Amino acid sequence: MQRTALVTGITGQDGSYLAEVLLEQGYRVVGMSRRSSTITNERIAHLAGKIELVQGDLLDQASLVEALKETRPAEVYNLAAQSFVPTSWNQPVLTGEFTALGVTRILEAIRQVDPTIRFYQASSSEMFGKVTESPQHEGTAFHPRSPYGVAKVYGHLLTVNYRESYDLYAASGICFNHESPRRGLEFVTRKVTDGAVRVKLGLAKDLRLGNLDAQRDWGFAGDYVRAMWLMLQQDQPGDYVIATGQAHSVRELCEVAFGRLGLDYRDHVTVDPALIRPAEVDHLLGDATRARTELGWEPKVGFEQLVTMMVDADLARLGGGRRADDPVLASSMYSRAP
Ligand code: NAP
Ligand code: F7E
Repeated sequence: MQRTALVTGITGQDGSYLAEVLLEQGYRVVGMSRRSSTITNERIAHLAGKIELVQGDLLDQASLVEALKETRPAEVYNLAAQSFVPTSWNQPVLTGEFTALGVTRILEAIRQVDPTIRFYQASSSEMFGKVTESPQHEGTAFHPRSPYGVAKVYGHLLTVNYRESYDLYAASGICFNHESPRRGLEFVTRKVTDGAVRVKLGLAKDLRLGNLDAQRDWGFAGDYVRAMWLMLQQDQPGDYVIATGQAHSVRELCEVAFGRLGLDYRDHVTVDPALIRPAEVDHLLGDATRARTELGWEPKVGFEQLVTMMVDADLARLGGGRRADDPVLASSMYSRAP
């Protein structure tokens, strides 16, 4: 019988890639999205007719119960959250409502409607924050540095607690940063690839960034969603770090992205103190040994390949379908940057 998967946050970066993996696996895929006055389906437009959508909001318990009753999933992937760290300082209460209490609401809905549903929680490396050891693994202590990180610790521990209290199949992916051409423009990778392309095409003069020394373990979102699915196919539920095991600085990210376009980032990137965070996470590096050995999961896309893919996609979007290795780019028509 065809299995149904319900994905919250289907309109986000991960939701769109996960839907593709689930369709490949033969699932009926239902995405939960909240009502808004403007359409936010850009990332899943290519899946129209292949997936179904149901309305629901993590702030509204009744809508979650209704979505489960209506769609009867075997698996629920909880990807919805307020996921941008800086916003969590401006809207700490709302971040807690979505990102922390939203997990309680959906787990309670599962208990009420069908406790056999398998549940995936999108936990985050931001829970490690001010790290106590490196690399970080499933047993590393949490020391979150933002209201977002704190909210994710709550969601993570609640998932563990519901597994232990009610014997639910509840698993958690402690995912390190993962990126793609579908990443939101405010996150640093996409801000840099989009910004570098704008400079190259003469659409912007410079790019303002915050802390260039911060280091992250950046992977490709398409690889990470495979791990999410694998986590719900095991005999027993568990928690898994998903990471590449390689860290790079924001400065290196700029070097690769601008370099792809034949530019030197030092000529175009300026540091804006307003973009420095109240409390920074300086360095994250993940140890995904457990995922490798138990799930058989490996990342396929490395850092340079990822950044190159993102630059090329932004160039195709903003530059009329060109690639960075297109010789026309070197011509004066596309070289209006100072
Ligand atoms: P994203 O692109 O920001 O997508 C977030 C999704 O959540 C969007 O579909 C958004 O819908 C939805 N959402 C927000 N508030 C909601 C609410 N109240 N009710 C229902 N839906 C709501 O995030 P992502 O990068 O795909 O990440 C997916 C999940 O993984 C998030 O939980 C994030 O915190 C977590 N995570 C991400 C990373 C990463 O590097 N990407 C790493 C670790 C963990 P709208 O379109 O309506 O805004
Ligand atoms: O920042 C530095 C910034 O916003 C990365 C979310 O998906 O991954 C993401 O959270 C680093 C930070 O991601 C700018 O200070 C410098 O050190 O791309 P980011 P994040 O905060 O690591 C985790 C795992 C999640 O769970 C989150 O949901 O880059 N940085 N200059 C900057 N960051 C931004 N956004 N913008 C800058 O101008």
